Amino acid sequence: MRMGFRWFGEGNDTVTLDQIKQIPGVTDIVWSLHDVPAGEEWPMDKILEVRDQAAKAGLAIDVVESVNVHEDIKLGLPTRDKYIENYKRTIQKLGQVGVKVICYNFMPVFDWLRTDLHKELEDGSTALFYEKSKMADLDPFELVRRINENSALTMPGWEPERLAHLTKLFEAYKSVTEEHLWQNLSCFLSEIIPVAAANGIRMAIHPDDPPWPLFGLPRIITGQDNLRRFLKLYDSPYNGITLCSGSLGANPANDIVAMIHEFADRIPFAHIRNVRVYENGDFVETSHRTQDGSVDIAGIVKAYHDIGFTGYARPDHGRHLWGEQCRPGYGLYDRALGIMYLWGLWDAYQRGASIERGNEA
Ligand code: DNO
Repeated sequence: MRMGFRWFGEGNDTVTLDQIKQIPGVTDIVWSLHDVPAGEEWPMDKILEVRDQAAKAGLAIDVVESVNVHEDIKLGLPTRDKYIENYKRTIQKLGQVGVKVICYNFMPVFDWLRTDLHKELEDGSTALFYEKSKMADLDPFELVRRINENSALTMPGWEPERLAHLTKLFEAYKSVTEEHLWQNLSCFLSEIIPVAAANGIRMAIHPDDPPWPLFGLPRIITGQDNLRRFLKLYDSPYNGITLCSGSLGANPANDIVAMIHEFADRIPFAHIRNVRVYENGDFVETSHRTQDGSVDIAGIVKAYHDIGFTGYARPDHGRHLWGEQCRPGYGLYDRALGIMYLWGLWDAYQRGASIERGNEA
């Protein structure tokens, strides 16, 4: 397992590369060009700038999260072709600088969604929260305003230019069913996976977060059956999954350990985080520790260990601790604590496995 840490770029993150490199066992930043709108080809000079900044700190840039997919591709509009061509050229450029994994998602209009970015927990820390009953009468426009209001930093997936045409987008999606979305995804994969393969890059789709439809918009990357269907759309090791335990874990019916075993050779990238799910369907993000939430993080790390996982992992969102002012979900402290928990589990399983091997010998 190789450990990465999401970094939003110089001037767009409260966490510095010097801080990241002091977290034990972190070799990679997980990065993106957050100022390039979805659908545009990434400029090489900007890619090289990040590569050089990371290299100076001794960190690799193997994992990009995300190259966002333009809505016209998800909608299957004729205009998608030019955006698919741009996507291919971006893949080629990323291949040239040694990128190995590209994370992306296929969620219509909205990316991840929460109703509260600073819900206070019992211990006084705050965290991202989803309150089911609030969703019923939540105005999507109000939500966009709220997500962006307090932040001088970009909110991943909520870039204002992407959401500027909200009314038009909702109108356009009226006729798009889940089956249409599957077809549009299949078309996208058939175009880009061969290019990714030729450039040594494994594409890794991120599950929908939360994994159910919102505001009447379809969502399809939601659980084990749909992930199986997804992998069959294009059967290649270059067509893979970012297995996000927090996104999938918001639905208690999802058995993430079973998914790790079933999809073992198709998971180039793991997002590991915990959520506490309440009986009424609300969920809050917690510390990574198994006992603090509803997701069996210890079992998940064991499953990765058991399959001999050699891919990339990162702690996902953290709580906001010790007065830290940061991008919601992306502070330094709780994610660093999460990493140490993940390494602790990993090393214990490693040690256990070698003792077992010794006993067998
Ligand atoms: C939010 C993230 C998502 C994720 C994308 C992947 O914090 O987990 O925005 O990066 O869905 O494409």
